[in-house]
Amino acid sequence: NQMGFLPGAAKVAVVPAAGTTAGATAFSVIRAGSGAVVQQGALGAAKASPDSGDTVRLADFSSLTTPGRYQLRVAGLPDSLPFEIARGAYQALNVGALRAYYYNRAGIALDAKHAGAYARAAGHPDTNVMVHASAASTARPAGTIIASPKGWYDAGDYNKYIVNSGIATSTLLAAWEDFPAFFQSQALNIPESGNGIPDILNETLWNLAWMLTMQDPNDGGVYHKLTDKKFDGAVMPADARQQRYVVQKTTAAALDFAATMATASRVLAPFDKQLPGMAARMRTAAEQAWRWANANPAAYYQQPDDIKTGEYGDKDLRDEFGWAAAELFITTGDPAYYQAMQAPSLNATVPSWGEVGGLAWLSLARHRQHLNAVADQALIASRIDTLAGQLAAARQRSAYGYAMQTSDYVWGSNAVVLNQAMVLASAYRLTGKRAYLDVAQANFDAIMGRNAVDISFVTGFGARSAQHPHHRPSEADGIAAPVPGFVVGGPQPGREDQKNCKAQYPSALPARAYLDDECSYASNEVAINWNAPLVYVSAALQALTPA
Ligand code: G3I
Ligand code: 9MR
Repeated sequence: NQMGFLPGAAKVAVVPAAGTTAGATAFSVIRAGSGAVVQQGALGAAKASPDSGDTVRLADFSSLTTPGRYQLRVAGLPDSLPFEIARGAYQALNVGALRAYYYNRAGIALDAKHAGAYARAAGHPDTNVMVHASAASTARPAGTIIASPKGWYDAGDYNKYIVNSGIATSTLLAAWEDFPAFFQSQALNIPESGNGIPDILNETLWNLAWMLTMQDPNDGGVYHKLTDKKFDGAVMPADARQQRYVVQKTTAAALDFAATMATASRVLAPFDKQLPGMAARMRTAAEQAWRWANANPAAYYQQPDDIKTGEYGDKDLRDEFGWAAAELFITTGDPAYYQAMQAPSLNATVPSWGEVGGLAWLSLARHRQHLNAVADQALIASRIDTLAGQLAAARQRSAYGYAMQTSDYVWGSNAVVLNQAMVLASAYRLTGKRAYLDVAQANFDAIMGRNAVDISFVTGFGARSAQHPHHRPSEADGIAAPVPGFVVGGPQPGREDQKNCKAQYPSALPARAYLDDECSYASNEVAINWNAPLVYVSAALQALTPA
């Protein structure tokens, strides 16, 4: 892990088994600079990793807790990159991961005071957005102009999608709900800083304000996305000037919107002085969207012929219904929402934009002490513990020592790694089982350098980090270094973008199919839903790791 470790954390490095002289079986930790040996240990057994095609051994130096700057030494191999053991090891990273959202804001100029070298003109005011034929209604026929400003750009592209905004925004709100003390004092240096609202909420409000505009006040339905007809080229936001459209009202958008607004409503209730009426407005918006979804339970996203941008399509909405119901239940206390959740048949899985059932269970667990008595407390605890137990068991089989399995290497695999870590950290909070925290740490390590391609997947963080993300501002701004704080998608064998790339992927193996090139939207794009668990997990490790 190029970002190092907290003193009390599990500390493990992965050592290639080939290349070590006469099969070295020992390691030492040396002080960076002086080379003085501070610890020696035995390497774990050599284990083959089918995902990366190599054989590795683990070096466990968890018992080294003294803050300092170190390197790992194994005979026959170059010394590792230097790393630190420090009390605030992940604090700057957490700030950076949140500031990435500020850099991806639509509809605002980034000034030098807050954006430094990455200052840029405003793009996409979205005050002149057209209702697409697919979204036409009596009150708002096709061609109607609406205003739908603010929000974050979804990713490396400049469009705004409700489904993905829902999970991204909710995950940031979950981070706040779980670790308020950690975030309370954090300063992000964004325009709203110092206004009496914690900055994580200030940043999240930029997107919530946009999401509210995506609800049609005439019927409570929510547009699926706000988009160009086709993706912009690699230009700065201010130079991307295509007509924008709101496209189709969908059940998934209404439900993800309802879940997010219900959550935001309870989070913002204590800030009614700064945001008069906001919490109540969000609660009403959530309930209206919920009613629309129940009246229109099968309005699946169907990409119109003239629209070519991201789809976020999903035809199994049992989990979306469950998640929205759960958040409405927590916020309102109304047992009818608990019944609507259909708890016995709602599965807990690692969250992703298309599979949100786990978010329902995580929220219920987080609020377990304050739920209406109708909630099945034993079921809540067992759903989380069972899922975390499965992830911890997967770690035992993994040569690299983390929860990832072959099937987890999908588009956005790094977010799978991080969402697994989020589940594990939450399960540790719930059960106190130390193994869960250690596997969360291992997965986080995987993002920050403990991986087959020996790279930190977060721009601007770590000694050897991703340099060329598929991110239009990073490509077009004329600055060599990418906009910092973004986790890139990560390795996955699909390589759907190879036709778009001159450079070849170095490998087709799941854990090595990663291309650090601007062309690679299938392995090297950034996205708001991928950064959110990075925010959660880096805060969780800081807040939960025993000293
Ligand atoms: O649903 C199938 C599943 O049944 C099958 O087993 C599996 C096998 O690979 O594929 C699943 O579909 C995948 C789908 O995501 C759902 O997970 C597709 O293969 C995969 O290509 C698809 O990737 C999505 C990608 O857009 C392409 O649509 C990513 O999850 C999603 O994060 C990404 O999102 C894009 C937006 O569209 C546009 N903005 C950028 C953003 C990030 O790249
Ligand atoms: O830039 C787009 C990226 O945000 C999407 O995730 C990706 C898949 O939908 O598509 C990218 O756009 C590419 C398009 O699909 C094909 N032509 C090249 C575009 C990027 O350079």
